[in-house]
Amino acid sequence: MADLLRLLLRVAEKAANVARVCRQEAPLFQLLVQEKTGDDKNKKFVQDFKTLADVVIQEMIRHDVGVKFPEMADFINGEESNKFENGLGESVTVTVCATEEDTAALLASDPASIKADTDGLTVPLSPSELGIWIDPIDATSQYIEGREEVLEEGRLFPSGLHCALVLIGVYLRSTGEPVMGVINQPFNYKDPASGGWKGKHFWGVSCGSINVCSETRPKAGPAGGLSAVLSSSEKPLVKEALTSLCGPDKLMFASGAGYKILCVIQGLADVYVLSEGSTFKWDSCAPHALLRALGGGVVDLHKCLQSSSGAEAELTYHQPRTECKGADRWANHGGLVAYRDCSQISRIIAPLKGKL
Ligand code: 2IP
Ligand code: CA
Ligand code: CA
Repeated sequence: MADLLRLLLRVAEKAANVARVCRQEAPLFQLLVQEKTGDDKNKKFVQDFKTLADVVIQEMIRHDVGVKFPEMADFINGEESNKFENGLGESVTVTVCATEEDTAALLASDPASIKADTDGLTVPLSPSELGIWIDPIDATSQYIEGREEVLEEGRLFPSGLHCALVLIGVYLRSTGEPVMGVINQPFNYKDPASGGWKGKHFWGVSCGSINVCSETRPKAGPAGGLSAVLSSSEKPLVKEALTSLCGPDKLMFASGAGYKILCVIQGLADVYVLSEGSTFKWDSCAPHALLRALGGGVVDLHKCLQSSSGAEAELTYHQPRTECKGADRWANHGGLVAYRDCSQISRIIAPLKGKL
């Protein structure tokens, strides 16, 4: 299934092109934003938005992967519904069609194959065993706000366009384990000469004894110090407990669930802790696969707080919470801890025990 990985890298790049193009015309872009309501809305936010880019990207990925791997077509899901209503109250249902005439030229275009060192990689999985979670754009609020940052290697930047990510995760239908992930960061670098944005991609495969990742495992820092990244809206109690553990300099805040897990992947933080059920399967599946490929993972925080061992607490991706409705069916209900080194989980959990 290395073919699937190469295809996902290409469709993620195509998605990044759509995300960049949709942002180019500011006045037009404002019109292409819809507020989410009812069961679709993330309860965490007073207002939750989606853009036409989200809807188009998700449908495009579903189409392109479904054509190459028909066995997967019914198991490709994502955050958005394909109905979109614009700022003027006009609505369209977006489906990406089979013929080029039916779709915009952009959607039909195929980016050249992505430079990624996947040669010689074999992945012993078949499409009929797999399902896909898509978050067409994670950190939509940052995507809509559009603030530009000049990134520096080795530093975490809390907010801005670079937090917006395309996330495509692949899991095993039988066990729910994440086995492959592709992350595309459409706004990684703005070329000062052309004013155009360049993206960056990250990928990982973790399946049995095969663990391969585009990122290398960062070298261990000085023993003792632990750094954590949180949502700025995290509970004060968690902020306080982790400030005592990490120290104020090593407690950081950033936007975007996907971006925070990417910070752990890149070694910009040791862990990402979230105490609430405000992320979903489509947020964590792709970056979770990269963390597993590096020897880490993502566990359910509340399960860890209950069982001392933390065993059986890894997040899985195949089962909805049937008692819930809408997006909540697929929430990572118990919060989470994303980590590279499992020996750090118990240290993070200790100061939170009995407090949540
Ligand atoms: C959001 C997005 C938010 C995150 C929230 C996710 O996904 O990643 O940034 O909140 O949990 O569900 P926070 O940044 O406070 O961690 P989306 O942007 O796709 O709705
Ligand atoms: Ca998301
Ligand atoms: Ca999203």
